[in-house]
Amino acid sequence: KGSPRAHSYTKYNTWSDIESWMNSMATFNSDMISKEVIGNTYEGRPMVVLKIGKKSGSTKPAIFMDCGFHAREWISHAFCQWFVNEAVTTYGSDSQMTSLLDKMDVFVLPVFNIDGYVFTHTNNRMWRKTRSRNAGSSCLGTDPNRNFNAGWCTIGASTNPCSETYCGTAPESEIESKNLADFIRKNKSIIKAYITIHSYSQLLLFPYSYTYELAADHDELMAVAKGASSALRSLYGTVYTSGPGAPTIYPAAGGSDDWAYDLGVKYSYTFELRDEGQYGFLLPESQIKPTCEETMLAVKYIAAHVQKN
Ligand code: ING
Ligand code: ZN
Repeated sequence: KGSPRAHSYTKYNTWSDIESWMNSMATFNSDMISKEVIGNTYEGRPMVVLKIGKKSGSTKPAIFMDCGFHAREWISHAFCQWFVNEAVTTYGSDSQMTSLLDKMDVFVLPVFNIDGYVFTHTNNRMWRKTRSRNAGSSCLGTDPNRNFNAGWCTIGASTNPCSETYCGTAPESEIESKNLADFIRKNKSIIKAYITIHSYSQLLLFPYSYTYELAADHDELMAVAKGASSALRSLYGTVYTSGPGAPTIYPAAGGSDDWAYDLGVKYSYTFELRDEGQYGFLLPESQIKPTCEETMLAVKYIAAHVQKN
């Protein structure tokens, strides 16, 4: 009954194309992928999570990964699509992927901030935040990565709705943050790792960003980050720096990785993909393939560690 929809993994796709692609992927890989809507965005678009894994009689531990927190970071959205395709096309041939998806499920949220992503296609390519109205201000949007309940709005965030790092009126004031946090809380007992994909700067960050204090699991998180970064570098020589958010990039409260970690998800990582600033958010489409290929090695390294722990 029909055939899978053609989809380009080496282009920056629109939300409409990504939405159709998710439906097609779930339909034509029903043995491996199931689809769940975790809620709607401010403007009413469905936040879709794809659950990828070999179906099993018992509950499997899981990894959660999201892309597209920030609207303009288009390489992030491209990576989630690449990951889902790699998972279904290399399961059964790649031993690491096969073992991962036999033993664990991977929840992928390909676009978190859908309203913002649509806006970067229609109005302003450099938009970052959500698109919600702010009372008493003509400026729109909240920074979703300042909107989680982790030292909320204490450092590296703004109370000004016109700021790019506006923290919102309260933790999870954004419906997108609340939908994601609710899903992770609901699946807290099975989610062993949280991975969130941003760009740019070539960094592999882990808690904390809201404080300079070291995480209880700092040494292990650092060792895994360094292993993942060298796996990434082995392909094209792309150099990543690993470390806690605050000293490595800048202090910033309310991030999703810090929130997930404090909830009990030990392996909590933020990727800042290519490049180092030459193109920045406007990374050429010619770099989608190499960026996704090298990033796969890092994500699979982390997943392999999570799987054996
Ligand atoms: N960088 C992240 C940001 O939200 C970050 C850095 C990571 C902050 C983790 C807080 C927690 O500013 C980008 N490029 O968005
Ligand atoms: Zn970002």
